[in-house]
Amino acid sequence: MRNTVRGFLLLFIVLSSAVSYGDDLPVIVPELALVPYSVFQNAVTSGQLNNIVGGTEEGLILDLNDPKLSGQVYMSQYPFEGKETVYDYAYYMDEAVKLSEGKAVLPLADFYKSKYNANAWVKGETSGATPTVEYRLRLFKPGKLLGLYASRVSFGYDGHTFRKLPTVIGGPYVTKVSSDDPTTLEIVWETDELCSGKVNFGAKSYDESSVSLSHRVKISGLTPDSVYDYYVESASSDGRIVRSETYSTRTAPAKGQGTFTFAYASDSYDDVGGGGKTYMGINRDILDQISAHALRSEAEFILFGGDLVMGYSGDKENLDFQLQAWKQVVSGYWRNRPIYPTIGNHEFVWNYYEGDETVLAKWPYSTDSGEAVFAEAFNNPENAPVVSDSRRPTYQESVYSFQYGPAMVICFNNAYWTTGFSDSAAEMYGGCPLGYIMEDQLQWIESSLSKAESDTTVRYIFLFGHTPVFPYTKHVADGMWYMGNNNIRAYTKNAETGKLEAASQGIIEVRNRFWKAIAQSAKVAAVFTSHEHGYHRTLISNTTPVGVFPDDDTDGDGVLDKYSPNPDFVRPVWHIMSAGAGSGPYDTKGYPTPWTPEKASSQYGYVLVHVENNKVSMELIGGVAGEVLDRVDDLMSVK
Ligand SMILES: [Ca+2]
Ligand SMILES: [Ca+2]
Ligand SMILES: [Fe+2]
Repeated sequence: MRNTVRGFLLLFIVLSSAVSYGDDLPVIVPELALVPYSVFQNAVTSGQLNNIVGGTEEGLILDLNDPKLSGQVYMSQYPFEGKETVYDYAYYMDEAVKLSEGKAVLPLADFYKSKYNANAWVKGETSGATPTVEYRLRLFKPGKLLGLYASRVSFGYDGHTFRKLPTVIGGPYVTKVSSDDPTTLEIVWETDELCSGKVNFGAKSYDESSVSLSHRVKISGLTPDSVYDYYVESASSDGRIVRSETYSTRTAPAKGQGTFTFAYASDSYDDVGGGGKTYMGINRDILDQISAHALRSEAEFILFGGDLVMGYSGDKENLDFQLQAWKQVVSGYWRNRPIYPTIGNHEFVWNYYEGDETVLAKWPYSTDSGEAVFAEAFNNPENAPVVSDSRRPTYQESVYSFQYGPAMVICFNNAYWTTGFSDSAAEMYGGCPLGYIMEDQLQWIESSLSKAESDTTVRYIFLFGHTPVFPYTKHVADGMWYMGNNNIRAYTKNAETGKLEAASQGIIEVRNRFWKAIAQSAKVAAVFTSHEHGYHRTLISNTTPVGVFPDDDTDGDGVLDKYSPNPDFVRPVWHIMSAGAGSGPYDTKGYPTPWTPEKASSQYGYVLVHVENNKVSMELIGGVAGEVLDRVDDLMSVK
């Protein structure tokens, strides 16, 4: 009898917690024609770019499989003298070779002439890192510059003929370094051929259990706050082996321990333009410069607040390839220290409809959404809240938290399940306007903050996400503000009625609840956001005019008519918007907001944060020379 009751109870719990919607969508499908359109479409796929079809006495034959493509090929040993510097980079030879009808021979024999052999490669080399080159292509179709593309290839040479070896085309990257478990971390990398994987880490080696293109190996039994050397190896089924350079990384300190520096940057997307920056949807020059400078500044990790790549893509492969390129640009940093990115509005795979610029997140969400592509591309902490409606995209890896020493980092996603910039599309078809945080995530943020508040090992809390909570320049009409329009909210199709249902709270109410939770904490040092290309630093307190709802909506139309200070914002907190990783400058004037920053700048750059024993200092590093353009001696002194 008791067992039967228990059985019924169990059945009830299972049924009530896992609502099955089949393949129902949480949106109404528009009766509009789909247009296959991407803002930035790569001229080649990853498969084409890495298509080495054979070897000669001169080098390796690259075939992009598109006879309309022409251009130049630039070559560098890779990494250039990697034993001497920590930050890997390419240093291209001055001669270019021609690419025509989509084909080129990558000239490798030149590297065995004394003039070019900086890496001291020898014929038939069998030990150490496998000889590898980076090739950079400047591609054209008749009359049109398509931009720069680059990849890497490893090879063997017997003194007569070059032959391709499996190649580490992504990584290795150091991931999941945190005080949550400072005795473990994960090394991930990508190969162009199906390979086994092995990491030699410190004195131990760790084998991967299966053969794949995407490798992930958990390293365990480590000592916190310690430096280790490592390298990776991959072997193809026919026994050809590639071995990486040796890198040096560091485990996180124990919870509550240590002082350290970290970097915050965001917005590195770019379009085809000119010069060195026209690189696969990315401003390669500036992003490379920032990640190199962060390593030199001994930042233990980089937080990256979204808009990594141009994205806005009609298909997931195109977005994924841009994200691969992004990882490649920052790999000089990431081989040594971890990067924690989140999603921006540009990491978006869309259904683009003809006529009225309606866009909706592409389904099926579990495979084709920007959220799914992002979670696949990165190896972020996996402690996201479970999405309350299983029909919607995942929060996994774009919403997470981790502790590093005395600091708790909370990553939120306010570019989730968006309808591009169109809030009316959300109202018409369903979706989440850019900037809006839905109830399930909001509750997770509130509970993460209150847990960190009562955790004695946490002294400082940092939050980061994409769109500004308090925009100041171009995005005053979105962000978490919409010029004070609380009518903006998410809409979800009811599975039974087929009708759209509005979220109960509008964006101003959501913003106020979000910031109230932040302002109640005595530990929040800063909230970092992105999206407005440049920098502004604003102190938000219970005297800042921000708008209270519904009191400040005097005529009841849902839009604020005045901007009172919010008495719930009990402790002052810095809102630091820094989005200077190369997406092109915005100006800093001419946008009326109730709040005024202490400092604003259009320079490109990033933020360095120094977590010290009794304070948290911050610098804005900007411009070509990496000058200190803004500084706060202690972000906590305002509490
Ligand atoms: Ca992942
Ligand atoms: Ca009003
Ligand atoms: Fe953005």
